[in-house]
Amino acid sequence: MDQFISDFLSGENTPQLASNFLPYYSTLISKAGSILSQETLTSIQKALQRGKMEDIVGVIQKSLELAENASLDVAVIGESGTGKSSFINALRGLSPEEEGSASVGAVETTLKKTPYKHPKYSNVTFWDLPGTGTPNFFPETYLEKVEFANYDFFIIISSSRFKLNEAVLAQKIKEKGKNFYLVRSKVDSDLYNEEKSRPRSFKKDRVLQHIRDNCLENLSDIGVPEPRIFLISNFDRTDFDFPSLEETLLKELPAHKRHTFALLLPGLSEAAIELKRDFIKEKIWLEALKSAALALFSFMPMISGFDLPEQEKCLHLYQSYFGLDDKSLNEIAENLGISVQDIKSSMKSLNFWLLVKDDSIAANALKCVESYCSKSGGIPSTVFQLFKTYFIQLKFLNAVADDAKLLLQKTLECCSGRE
Ligand SMILES: Nc1nc2c(ncn2[C@@H]2O[C@H](COP(=O)(O)OP(=O)(O)OP(=O)(O)O)[C@@H](O)[C@H]2O)c(=O)[nH]1
Ligand SMILES: [Mg+2]
Repeated sequence: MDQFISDFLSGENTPQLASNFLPYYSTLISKAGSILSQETLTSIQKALQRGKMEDIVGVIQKSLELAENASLDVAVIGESGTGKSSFINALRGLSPEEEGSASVGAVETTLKKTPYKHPKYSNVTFWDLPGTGTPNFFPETYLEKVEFANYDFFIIISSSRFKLNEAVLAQKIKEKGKNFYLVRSKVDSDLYNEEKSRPRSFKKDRVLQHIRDNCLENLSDIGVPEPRIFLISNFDRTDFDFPSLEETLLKELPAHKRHTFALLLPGLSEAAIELKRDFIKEKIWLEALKSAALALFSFMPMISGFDLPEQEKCLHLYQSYFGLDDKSLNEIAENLGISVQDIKSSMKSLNFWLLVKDDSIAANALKCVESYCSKSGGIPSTVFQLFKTYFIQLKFLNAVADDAKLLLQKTLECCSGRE
């Protein structure tokens, strides 16, 4: 049961509710931050203080629209052959052999800036920018030429030492008020080579630490202030610093863009699944608070009531967010060499009717209504519908996220069985 929304609906002690808002909200958000800016949260708190329902509805509505429609443009820069196109493919969840992937090769393939849209989220574009190592690269004019203002952040990739050109570029990006992230690619290959050349003394962690120290020393030598470095392999988005790079990007994006980026995270680790679950949960809660304010503001039987086709759409949307849509399941089945029916049979989130009929949903909604009615009487059916929608969306989300975790385990087991 959601105590805050219940208290809000009962209209008791508004100043107390307003002062509880921020501490309560901080328990709802992911460890990578909220989808609302501090400014928006303060506006909601102020509207709660004044008891202005229209304002609460307006602020939440506007910020959710902003979060849902936020575009994201990521610039990827580096010398030829460092793995820019491969990095873009990894972020888009595509292998180089798939249709629409950025072309990858041992010869110089990226000569002009090329946009790659995310296959699922069309408001996300990765930009493969021309190499920094070519004779035509002039750090003084580069950023203007590539229209730097259009990008949310810059990834600068190197597969060996970073060069002076890249340091100058990083400095210039900072001066323009944008963030850059230094990525050292191909560490899988360094490890492989090291193990081949020193099989007896080889220690993975030591080699990685050595690469990290070397990069940091090299970056401070060429004048990058307080350098941070992420060691990655484009062949494995779950290993090395790839997950921490994703989490850092998520944290450092403006709040309203986090929702868009969180949806991109593939369910390749339990941590990524949890992060995505938290972001969507935050959104469900905000929708519920908005509906509650709307119900109080207009005293009308709740907006659209409990609309089953809408709820079914919502379940499909969550399935797609977590890679449990038909297309993704077929691909996974093919990769694992098992039938899609086999995969589906162990999942609980695919059966819409079973989920909606779950007794706990109505029971939880009823509990909220009872607590609300004991304080205020009034519009119980509206409140019941509101909580029912809230609990069913949480039910969908949790069922889908739990299935995504099960599928991840299954995939990992299958892969380790093959090794
Ligand atoms: N081992 C290993 N190889 C990689 C990695 N990333 C890319 N490669 C390989 O490096 C080569 C160049 O990769 P690309 O992604 O085409 O590099 P690029 O920076 O886009 O190159 P240009 O388009 O020429 O500027 C390809 O053979 C890739 O398969 C990585 O993380 N590990
Ligand atoms: Mg390329």
